[in-house]
Amino acid sequence: MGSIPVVWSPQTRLHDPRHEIWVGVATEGTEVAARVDVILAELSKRGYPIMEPSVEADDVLHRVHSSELLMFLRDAARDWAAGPYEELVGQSRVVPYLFPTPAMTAGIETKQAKAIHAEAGRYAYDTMTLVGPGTWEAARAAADCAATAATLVAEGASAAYALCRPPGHHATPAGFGGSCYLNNAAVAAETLRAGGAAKVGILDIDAHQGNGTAAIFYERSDVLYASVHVDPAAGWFPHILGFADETGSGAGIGATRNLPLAEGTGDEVWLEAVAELTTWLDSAGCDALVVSLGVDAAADDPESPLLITHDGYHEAGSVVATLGRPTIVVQEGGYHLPTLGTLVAEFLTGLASLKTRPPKSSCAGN
Ligand code: SP5
Ligand code: ZN
Repeated sequence: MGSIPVVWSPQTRLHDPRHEIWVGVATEGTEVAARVDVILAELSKRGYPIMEPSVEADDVLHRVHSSELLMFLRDAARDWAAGPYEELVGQSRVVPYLFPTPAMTAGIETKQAKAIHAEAGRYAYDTMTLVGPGTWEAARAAADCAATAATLVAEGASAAYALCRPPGHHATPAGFGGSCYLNNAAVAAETLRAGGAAKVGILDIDAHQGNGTAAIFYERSDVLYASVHVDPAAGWFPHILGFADETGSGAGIGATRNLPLAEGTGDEVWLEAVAELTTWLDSAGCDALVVSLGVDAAADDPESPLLITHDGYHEAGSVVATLGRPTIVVQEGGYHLPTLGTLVAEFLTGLASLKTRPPKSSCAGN
């Protein structure tokens, strides 16, 4: 195939969380706008065709997320700015203060909180993922990038890359966290389903398990979720999810797979896991694929203890190409700015050998 089209939006730069609140301390943000700039610079240098989104994700976002979450994210920055937070304590970003977990509510029905610092905890599930002016616009633009890339593929392209930022795979049906607000991979998968793919496979190779994507499709058999990631049992995000025994429920029993890896895992074992999940998605009959491409499993990334090399990412792209299915690559994590661009480019170069073969369902002949 020719060069894989890249979809990005300058609007994704509008999100500037400034800080992450980690163990009560404001630490410097890791999910910064410069991530998009370095990836874009590397891909333009290599001559990839680059375009802005032409498809709006509004409708599909309502299939992925609750309308309460969408409305909260849309209005939160404005509502926060109308409150006293900036003046009182100098906080310009939405930070949750109270979390309505069963530990507090004990099964008693709760009311909406008047104060947004209390209400925010109904949607935010961590303190790391701040909302500010521009967050909604950027997250919406990222979702549009995913919808556009999926539409290119639904209309016949073998592959497309959505340079999404902020990332999405930790965003759940009704909540946000892990630097994610709207689930771009889920938007891509739903767009493929609407475009005629009967069964879609999501392969998540970000260093962290995509608990949001897993949750969105946990009870469905038409979208399979497969993830390889650093073992949450070793103390890594998302901590309480992403274990091997989470395999789906209801109609989705057996349609989710999690392969947790030990800290310090390198290319060989990681690539075996990527190959195993790819084979599984193939044998399950997926006619199209979404790859949640986090490059934070790289050895030099500050956010994970996995030790994947540039060659490893290249090889992972080749493994996905062997599936021969139309593929949308969605950007997730990856935080080491000096190598972010080349890691993404290596995966896409590996994927470039992709030759699509007809879906199994059309083999019967008509
Ligand atoms: C999309 C994605 O890769 N999200 C990553 C979510 C995990 N972030 C966990 C960050 C843990 C705190 N890191 C140390 C903070 C010191 N600055
Ligand atoms: Zn990650």
